[in-house]
Amino acid sequence: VSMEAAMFQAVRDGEFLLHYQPIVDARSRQIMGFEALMRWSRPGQGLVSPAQFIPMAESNGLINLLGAWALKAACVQIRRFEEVARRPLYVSVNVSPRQFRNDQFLDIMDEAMQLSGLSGEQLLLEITEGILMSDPEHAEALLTAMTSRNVRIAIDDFGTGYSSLAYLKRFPIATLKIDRAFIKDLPSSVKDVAICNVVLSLASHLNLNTVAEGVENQEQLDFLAAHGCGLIQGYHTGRPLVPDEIIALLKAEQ
Ligand code: G
Ligand code: G
Ligand code: MN
Ligand code: NA
Repeated sequence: VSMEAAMFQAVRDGEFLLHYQPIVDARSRQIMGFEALMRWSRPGQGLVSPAQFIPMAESNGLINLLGAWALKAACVQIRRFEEVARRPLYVSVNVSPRQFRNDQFLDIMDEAMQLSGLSGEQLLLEITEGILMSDPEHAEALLTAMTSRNVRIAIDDFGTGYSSLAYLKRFPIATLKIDRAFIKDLPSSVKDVAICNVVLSLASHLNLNTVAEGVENQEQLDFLAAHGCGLIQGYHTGRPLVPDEIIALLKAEQ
């Protein structure tokens, strides 16, 4: 069977799952939330990376079904994590262009929050820059509806898209996620130091939260904390893990 046919069967057979990667405070290192990351556990083939199946799901439309499942599952899972941690946590969920354009997206989001009891502030939706500029009127209406529910929006892979800074003025954005391409060679790369400083300064002046992605060592973490980056995500502070592993982590905190 083709990969596409296998994907449709996989949805039916429940082969998709979510891993959760800790997002920690840059100074205290406390876990503040998690990014939900989809995985396909394909029998006999192990885990298939989303880099392989998300583009296919985006082109055949299956992303709407998969994305709705992921959003609901992530909201429900975070409530379980909170019971263990005994403090509020947030979840960051990726939303693809096709999901963002889907008329039913708001209803799905509302359903996820009702089903889980998660409050709006605890949900962060990650979108890429291009989504906003391809249909700004639609984006504005949708983001306004999300903001009225206190749901926040993050720009994923910030700095790698083709769009301008104009959308930061126009739309209610809460968080910039600095792409790991700019983090990788910190602090030795003069260019990356300059880019990160400018993004962190921009975010600070616009009152936006910042998450550095792909932080893999202490030197990167030290640089980012010293330069005002609020949150850290990367292998150095926590790999994407299955829910049982996250629960063990949170229990060890107590
Ligand atoms: O976990 P990994 O780095 O392999 O993920 C690769 C990419 O797949 C991520 O950059 C992310 O944008 C995308 N991705 C992961 N999970 C989801 C998901 O649940 N929905 C969507 N739309 N994209 C996802
Ligand atoms: O596109 P998005 O930013 O959502 O992708 C996040 C992806 O980055 C996840 O698939 C995750 O597996 C990957 N990732 C998370 N932390 C690190 C890291 O420290 N280094 C690298 N190379 N990849 C990471
Ligand atoms: Mn992301
Ligand atoms: Na990213």
